[in-house]
Amino acid sequence: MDPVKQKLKEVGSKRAEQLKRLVAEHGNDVIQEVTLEQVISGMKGIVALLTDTSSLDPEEGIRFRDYSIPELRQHLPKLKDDGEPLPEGLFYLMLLGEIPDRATVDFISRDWARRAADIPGHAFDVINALPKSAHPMIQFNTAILAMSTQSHFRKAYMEGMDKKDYWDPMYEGVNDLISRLPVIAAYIYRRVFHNEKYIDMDPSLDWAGNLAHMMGYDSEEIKRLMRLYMVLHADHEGGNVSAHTTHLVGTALSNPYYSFAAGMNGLAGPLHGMANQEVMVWLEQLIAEIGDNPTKEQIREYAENTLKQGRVIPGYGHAVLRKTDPRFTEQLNFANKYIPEAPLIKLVRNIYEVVPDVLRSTGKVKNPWPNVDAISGSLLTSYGITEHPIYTVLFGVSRSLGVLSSLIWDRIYGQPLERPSSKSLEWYMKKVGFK
Ligand code: NMX
Ligand code: MLT
Repeated sequence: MDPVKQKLKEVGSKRAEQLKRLVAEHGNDVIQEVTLEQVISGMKGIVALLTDTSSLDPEEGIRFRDYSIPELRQHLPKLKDDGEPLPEGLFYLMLLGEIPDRATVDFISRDWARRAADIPGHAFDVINALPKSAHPMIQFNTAILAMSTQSHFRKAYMEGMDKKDYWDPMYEGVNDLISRLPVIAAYIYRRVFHNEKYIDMDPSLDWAGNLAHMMGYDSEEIKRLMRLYMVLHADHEGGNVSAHTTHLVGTALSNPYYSFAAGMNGLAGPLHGMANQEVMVWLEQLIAEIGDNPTKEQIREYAENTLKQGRVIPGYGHAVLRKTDPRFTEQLNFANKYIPEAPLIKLVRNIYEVVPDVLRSTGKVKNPWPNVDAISGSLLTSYGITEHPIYTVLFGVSRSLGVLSSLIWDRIYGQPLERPSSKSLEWYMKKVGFK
């Protein structure tokens, strides 16, 4: 058995037992009261999910298992001392709760390269059947669904697998799926933006390095950027739209391809992952209207006009965070270190000095600070990956690491069908005595 799976089996059976005992002994304990406003405002702050891979603090931001982003960059294995951590190591950490050694990370890289070689031809056929003008997320999600014909989970379920073994084919399917996403993403990128000049996978490369390579970027700088991007977008606890949707669909025992495709449909919304593309549209419009070196006063006016038109300023605000997103800060630090003079990065820095005040002055925005999307597109563009519609696909490739390791844990824990209750407006009015 592969060593990662072997370890997961040991850790998983202990934790599943722990969960069973917790519910048996404390199942009736009250953990939280819920207000009417919380229900109506998108269930914000309601604790209702079990997710181990990462946790989100409104002030501090994300921790993957127990590690903050700076700690990850310090401890996760890298190819070179001055490089970025390998996302394979983050996958292991999220799955097993500990930092892997370099040999384990290499094992995962090689295992994923092997699995990626076996993508069914019809996954490419369905992409080719779509017009090139179809948004890359349409092409990405369609291919993910098409690959579900190879689902181990579905096959084992049809053969009457015992419930306690669900995690096993889920583990296999998840690893297959994660391994293949860079190939699919790069295929779409080359199809749409590079005249169908496809580049083969290099099985000697790591997962993120290969993605850069298949997209047509072989410099160490871009591979380093891709590793950073893949680590930063990997997970954001369980309540965000893509994670929650993947989990929800998985509770119907849908296979990992169905579940992940559902999550990716959520990621394609402009308030979630598509915000990285929206930011670039917003910046391009600003540059077209004002020029590429706007003053802070001009940025303020442009941002205020966006609000006057009843639109959101993309890349700013968050449903949970109440401070600058550390994923924004990490990317800004990276840009300040390697490309401090890039015009778009200068613009991002100036916007950061102006937009929080503009949002604060509305009196309603709960978090006026930038999120991950406020800079990711500018960073990619500054490195020459200028085709904005691919950005959400890259977010999706990264997000697979977190939501799919959670999906394996959902099956280890034997999480049941998720089915909350809904009530009518009349019910809520009566409940609170509204006249
Ligand atoms: N620009 C303008 N208005 C905003 C913004 C913003 N960036 N952020 C929040 N608001 C508004 C929001 O639309 C709402 O208005 P109304 O009451 O008129 O409906 C009000 O402020 C209160 O919203 P919040 O409670 O602060 O935010 P909520 O939790 O509902 O939404 C976001 C969170 C992230 C959807 C919201 O901040 C937003 O739309 N931001 C811009 C889009 C974006 O950057 N999304 C990416 C998030 C990260 N990701 O990758 O997923
Ligand atoms: C994410 O990375 O999923 C976003 O920041 C959205 C969220 O956490 O709600």
